[in-house]
Amino acid sequence: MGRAETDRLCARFAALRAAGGVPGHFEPRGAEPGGDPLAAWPRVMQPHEIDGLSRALLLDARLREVLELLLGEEVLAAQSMFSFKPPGARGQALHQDNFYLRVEPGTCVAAWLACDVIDRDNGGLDVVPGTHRMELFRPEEADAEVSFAREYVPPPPGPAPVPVDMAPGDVLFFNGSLVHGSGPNRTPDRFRRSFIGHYVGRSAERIGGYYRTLSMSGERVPLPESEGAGPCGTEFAPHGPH
Ligand SMILES: O=C(O)CCC(=O)C(=O)O
Repeated sequence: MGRAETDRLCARFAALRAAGGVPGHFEPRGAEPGGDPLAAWPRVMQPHEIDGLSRALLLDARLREVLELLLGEEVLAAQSMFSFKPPGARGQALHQDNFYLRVEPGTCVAAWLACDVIDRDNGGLDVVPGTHRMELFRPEEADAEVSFAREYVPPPPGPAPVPVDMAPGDVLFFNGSLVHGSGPNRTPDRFRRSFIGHYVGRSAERIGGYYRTLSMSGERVPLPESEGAGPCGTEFAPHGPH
């Protein structure tokens, strides 16, 4: 994806936030000195339902081509998210996406688009090699000082987590078993923005009721509901001023 496209996407999310948010998708609060940066810059859930550019990106033909190769069949789009991750924001502890989407049988696939330089300083992205072949683990409670989400999957015995550095426009594809996550953005001035799409193969039989699956041409294709699902990452309450 080109830099002009990621710039346009970032400008769109800046405008959505400046307009005050949309209930059910994101509700930014005024920034407080020492307050939780994520309260002022919350992630945007399912932006494709409120914004045409996000919808076009979620259903983008370039993503579709790779996703169909990876899944070996037609795909359905299940979710979009945009994360601002401003300086000082907490990350999301190691987790597995299919713990939340509960695609059955099989799993989901993420297309994780970097909108900024994503590196170790600004709370990049870590993945645990080999876990994409594993089942779902039962998460433990995450450390609320460093993770905005409650679930934490300790890396299983084997290779340690590895950071994935990305440039704006890079897209990382991974399945719903891959253990991945991120630490806080420790830079004073660099956002770490990302747009994430989640997809399932057309042969999936069930998915969590939160996920309103669409064909890649944009028609609603409802799937029966699986149990135990929810939005990606159960959020702790925002941090108060320190
Ligand atoms: O932003 C992050 O650190 C992780 C986000 C993510 O991968 C997810 O929502 O599944």
